[in-house]
Amino acid sequence: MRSTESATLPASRLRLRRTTVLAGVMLAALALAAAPRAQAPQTPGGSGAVPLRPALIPWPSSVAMTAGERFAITKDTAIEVTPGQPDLRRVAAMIADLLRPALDATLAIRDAGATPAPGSIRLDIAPGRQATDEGYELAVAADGIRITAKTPAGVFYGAQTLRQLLPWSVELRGPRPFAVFVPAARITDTPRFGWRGAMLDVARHFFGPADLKRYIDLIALYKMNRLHLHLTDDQGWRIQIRSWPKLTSIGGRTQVKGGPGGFYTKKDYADIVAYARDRFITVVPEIEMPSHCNAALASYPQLNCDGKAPALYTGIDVGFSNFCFDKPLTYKFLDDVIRELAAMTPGPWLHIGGDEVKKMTPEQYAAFMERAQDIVIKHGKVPVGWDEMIHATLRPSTVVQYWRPDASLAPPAGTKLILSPANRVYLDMKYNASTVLGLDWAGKVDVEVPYAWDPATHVNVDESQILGVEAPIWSETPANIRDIEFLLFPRMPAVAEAAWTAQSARAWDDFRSRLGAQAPRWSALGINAFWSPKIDWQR
Ligand code: TNX
Repeated sequence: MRSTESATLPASRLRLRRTTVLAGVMLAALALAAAPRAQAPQTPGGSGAVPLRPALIPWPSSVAMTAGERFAITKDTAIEVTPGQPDLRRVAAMIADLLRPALDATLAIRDAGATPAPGSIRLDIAPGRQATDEGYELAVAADGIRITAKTPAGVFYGAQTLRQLLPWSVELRGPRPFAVFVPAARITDTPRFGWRGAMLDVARHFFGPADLKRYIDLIALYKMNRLHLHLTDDQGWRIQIRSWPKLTSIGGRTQVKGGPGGFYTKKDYADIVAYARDRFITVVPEIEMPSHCNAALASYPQLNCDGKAPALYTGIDVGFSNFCFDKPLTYKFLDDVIRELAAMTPGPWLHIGGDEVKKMTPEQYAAFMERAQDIVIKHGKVPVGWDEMIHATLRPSTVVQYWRPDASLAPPAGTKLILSPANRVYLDMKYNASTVLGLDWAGKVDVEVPYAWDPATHVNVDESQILGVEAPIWSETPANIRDIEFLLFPRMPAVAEAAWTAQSARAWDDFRSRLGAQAPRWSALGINAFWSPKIDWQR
């Protein structure tokens, strides 16, 4: 089946009621063969077209569309929320913000009564209804929209699904009033994995708070829920630490190719953490050690074994720097840094790197990483480390992030894992030979590569050990947020679906047609996407 085939239901058909239940890809494929496909571009006025197979990413657990029925959102539609839930009010305000340009009005938000008022968008917390914290139900009918979940996070994910059911033109900014029609649907959904992460390396190139907020907005569209910040590396130290101020005043001064660099003050960081939290994303900060630390060594001569500070570094080699592992001051330094970072990080995890160490024996490395884990635990956090760390004795809570394509060495039983295989989900790899941005040491990674794999098969462990999937962007080559967008789109939505959707409900041909339908949305959002030749883009 060609994914460009599309059809609009004629208006006369709208009077017919036909319910197409699409639960999973196999059923969906049958339905696609039997029914006219309706990924019709929707006109700002709302042509009345009803998408029978909505272009939802990640694909939900169960989708039933009711042809011929739709809800019209107008200026008078109210958003009702379960009383006493400030997080729900915030989700309601985001929905109102999204719809403001389309309606040229701000929808009223009010506490819900016992029964939904007809014609409203209702956001409900119903503790018993959903088995999982992040699951939700979304019902759209002629008389209203209802999102029900156990937690505000679930309602937020329901709202992201609702957003994708709206005509793409709602994404255009600037008032342009039109009626917003939403096709009738009944969707129930829950994620496969609880860890759906994106990592940004802010050390090689620095990305300021406004860029990070844009990044957060973009990953939230696809229900990602972890933002891993690689805050330190050879080229830069990007987080203010009061007890060691030169880390940023010297170590934050430059970046790859010698640009001005930069760093986050504690206030910037708190603001980013709060912005992420409002979108149900937990920040996971990383302090790299024992290698990848030239910026720290350049800031403080006393951290070096010979007491001499190296120059700041603006190249892209790895493995040449190392903390002086037999100096007591090194551990006092790490204790101070982790104490301060833990105090400003509400999430439970703190990443301590541990990769690409070339200047220690295996015994020295293991002893160092054991001490580092203990410092993190002492300050109340769960240590996370790159996969080399399985060569140290892992503390019971420690999480291992697999990044090397060769994952033949499994961690001890019970250890929790995050999967970031470079040859699958490193979004700093080039797409193909024609794309200039990116590295290619792990191969070319066009959009089918992060999609077409089963995360459960990457490492030989029980699936219950796998927390989920995370896509890193290392910033040796991307230098600004436009570059980051180019690396994220279209691959990040593919990673998001690999992390969210059950394996049995995923198929590349089906995904690529839903992905192709995202194009007008991304254009309306001003996203600098790579229009991969692997996809038939609806533009
Ligand atoms: C490997 S992944 C690294 C990074 C580089 C990246 C470039 C990992 C744990 N280490 O230092 O930036 O490759 O793709």
